[in-house]
Amino acid sequence: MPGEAAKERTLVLVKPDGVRRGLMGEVLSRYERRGLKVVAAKLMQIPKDLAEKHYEEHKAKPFFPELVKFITSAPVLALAVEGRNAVAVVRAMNGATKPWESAPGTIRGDLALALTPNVVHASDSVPTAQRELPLYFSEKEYVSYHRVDEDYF
Ligand code: FUP
Repeated sequence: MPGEAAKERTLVLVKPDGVRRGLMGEVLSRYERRGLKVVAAKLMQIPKDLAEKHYEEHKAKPFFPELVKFITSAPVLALAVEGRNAVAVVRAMNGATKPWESAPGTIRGDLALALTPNVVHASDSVPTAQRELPLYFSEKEYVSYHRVDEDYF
């Protein structure tokens, strides 16, 4: 449609706390209901080397070891989510990184209160998504289909 933003893909992780609390469905359902399309999904335990690669921008930070320990502590649900403005839309739906600052109605604002176990991760920009998605999905793992709500025009 004219005037619509370009389609983007972003990486979402339902983090170990989200999986262990039984929140995978709750989180996935919010993206689905919003109109975002899940184009790849994987339930997996992140190995240490992948965690370190994923969070390499935080390598020098004091919380880095704790972050790696946490993200590798139990399985995550990795999702590739597609839609117009998907990167910003998913970040807005997730809420502020610090859950005590997250607005009610967001995933963290409704479901989290701690900083490290904050339920979800999502890429913070299109270049970040382009770096992060291949860490979790190969090209052949993406599926192609039309959501019914893509067919209105
Ligand atoms: P986000 O992009 O929302 O994932 O946030 P950041 O990249 O700023 O931080 C990455 C992760 O580190 C967040 F999920 C929270 C965690 N974190 C800590 O555990 N301790 C800190 O002091 C800061 C961030």
